[in-house]
Amino acid sequence: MKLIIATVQDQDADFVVSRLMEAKYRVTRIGSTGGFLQQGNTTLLTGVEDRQVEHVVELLQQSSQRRMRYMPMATGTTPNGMTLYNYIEVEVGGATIFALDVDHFEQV
Ligand code: 2BA
Repeated sequence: MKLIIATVQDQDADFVVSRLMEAKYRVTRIGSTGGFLQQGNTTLLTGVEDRQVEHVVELLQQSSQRRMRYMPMATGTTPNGMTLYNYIEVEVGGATIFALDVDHFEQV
């Protein structure tokens, strides 16, 4: 068995979860925050059989999108002490996916 951990953008989360549920996968949805952008995203946990990993990855790829985000970067200060910012472009997503071996699974 594998545990798939997938981080997706909040805008895609409802659609991704509905696609997984339609395909009869069980999902736990956790609100998370990306370390780099410090913006909200969604982390999904899905426990599956080894043979289902490929299908889940396919569904994640199909239902999450890549998007450009803009992040303020301090570039200096004015003579009167105001901070100057420039916006850098960052491409985020579709999904960041990890598949981990599960040693033990039990529901009691
Ligand atoms: P964030 O950490 O907020 O990163 C958002 C996007 O910023 C990343 O998109 C990437 O394009 C860029 N980025 C991240 N760290 C960077 C750095 N040090 N320098 C330049 N650009 C950087 P994604 O790669 O699609 O990642 C989306 C979100 O997935 C991440 O949000 C984070 O929450 C999660 N993630 C990505 N890689 C991860 C990893 N190796 N371990 C754990 N979580 C990860």
